[in-house]
Amino acid sequence: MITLLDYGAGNVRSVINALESLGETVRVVATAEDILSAEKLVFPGVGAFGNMMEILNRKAYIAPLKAYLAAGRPFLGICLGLHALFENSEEAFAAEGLGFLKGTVKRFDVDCAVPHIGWNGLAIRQPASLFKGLQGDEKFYFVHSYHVAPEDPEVVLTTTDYGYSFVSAIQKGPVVATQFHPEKSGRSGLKLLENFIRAGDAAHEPNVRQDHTRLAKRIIACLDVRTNDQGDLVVTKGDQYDVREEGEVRNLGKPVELARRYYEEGADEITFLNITGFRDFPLADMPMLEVLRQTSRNVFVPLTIGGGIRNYTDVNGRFYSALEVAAEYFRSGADKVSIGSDAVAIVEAYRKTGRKSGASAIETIARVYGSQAVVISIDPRRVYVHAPDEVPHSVIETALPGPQGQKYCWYQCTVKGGREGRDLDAVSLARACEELGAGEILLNCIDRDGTNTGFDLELINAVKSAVNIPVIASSGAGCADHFLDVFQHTAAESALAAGIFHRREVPIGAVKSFLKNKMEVRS
Ligand code: 1PR
Repeated sequence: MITLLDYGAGNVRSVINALESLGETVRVVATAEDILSAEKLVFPGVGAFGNMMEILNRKAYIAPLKAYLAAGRPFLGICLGLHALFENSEEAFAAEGLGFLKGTVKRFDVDCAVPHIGWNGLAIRQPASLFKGLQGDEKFYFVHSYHVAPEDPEVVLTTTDYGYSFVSAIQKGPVVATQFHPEKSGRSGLKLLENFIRAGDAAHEPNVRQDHTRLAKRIIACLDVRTNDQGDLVVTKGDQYDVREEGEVRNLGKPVELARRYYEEGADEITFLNITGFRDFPLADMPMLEVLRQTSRNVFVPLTIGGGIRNYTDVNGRFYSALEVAAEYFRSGADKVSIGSDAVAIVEAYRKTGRKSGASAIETIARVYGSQAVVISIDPRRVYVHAPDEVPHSVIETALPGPQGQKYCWYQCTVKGGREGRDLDAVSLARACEELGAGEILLNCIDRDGTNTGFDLELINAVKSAVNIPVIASSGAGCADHFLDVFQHTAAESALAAGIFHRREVPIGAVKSFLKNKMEVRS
């Protein structure tokens, strides 16, 4: 039996699912005594260091955790569960860590985007039972803005490169902890978890020993989900956001089945967008929660959910905060939530007052779950102008002139699934959302959506150069070459597609094979 410490933030469901898929029974810690009596303790964590330590204190878990660790009993920390082992963190100077290891937790100080999100490798520094059956060149899923800096080099199990080399796993006796998420790292991650549970004490040295590692470009499959006219929840797909064909909502399959297929085919991440979320009561829309629950049971890569992440009041007058809505999605298996229409409203208010309210969906969710859990989904549309000073927006010179030969354009933000244009451009929106604490931008493009004509590289460059958080290029992929294009001509960290995957025109595996040897991808 595995005992799991859930302090209430982040996606603990995925860890439970991964352990259960390995045939383990999982007991979730309910009292301090459960920690002391654990045979093997797993401490996963996503979120913020200060919030985590405060909750551990409030629940009186600090003393039993320290006692458990001091007794040299089997422990696996994941992400924040690794950070907690150290003395303190730059993420929250006032909060004291468990101090099991000497050293601190530092924020990435690099020229590349922070958070470090995606699949990266491990440079193995010493043999360990955790590596049994691994080749050594596998990639694992990371999502973090802070990394540990141990004082004792002896505890360093692996390092990973992102701008510089940082410690990505530690071991001291039976206490191991990883910066990456094994529960989100596909088959390699499951193998590592299995090793923690069963491998015994013999140390293993993988065949491949790499000194440096590289972050892979991510290929993301997106499932636009809605209820069709017959009342079934289906994956649909629009042409420039119009999902109806001859009056009927296009039906391209069932969400849980398609997500499973994309996982098997090698998707690095899966995104579900509840495309009518702006008009539903999100928590009344239980099918989406059920989709997540079922998907996360056997899909072990990151899951993002978007649509309807906002404050709302239900028919009975009960108010739900966006944080509560997001919490329900995280509990059901989501790793990140994506905010669309509400992000536009938040930024409009922010620009009007010039002040952060602290109460917006972006700020509240980032505070509890960490920036990396907050994705902003932008639905922009091109608006052509003859001259840059014609509008008070971020205007670019375009190589694709408008219908009247206009040489300039700006990208207008829309809300409600593209139905309503706002007086705000995508570049300003992205920049403001980063200031408010968002961790990633999902950059759609209404003009390109469903057209198979390739990504709008000008849009992606304009937004990417304005922010320091990762950008997901979306809309328009029609062939494997388009992915190469977007990665060669923009700095986007990942690319998302829907139609070509749903219609089996280009499988995910074919995109990966095409990109292999041209750039870093996860095989
Ligand atoms: O506004 O927070 O409730 O979120 C609603 C979410 O639903 C937003 O993220 C918005 O992008 C999405 N959405 C709303 N209406 C539509 C629609 O299509 N009618 N889908 C929609 C957005 C765009 C991508 C698509 C790519 C790739 N779909 O998700 O998957 O364009 O497609 P392609 O590869 O086939 O070109 P809120």
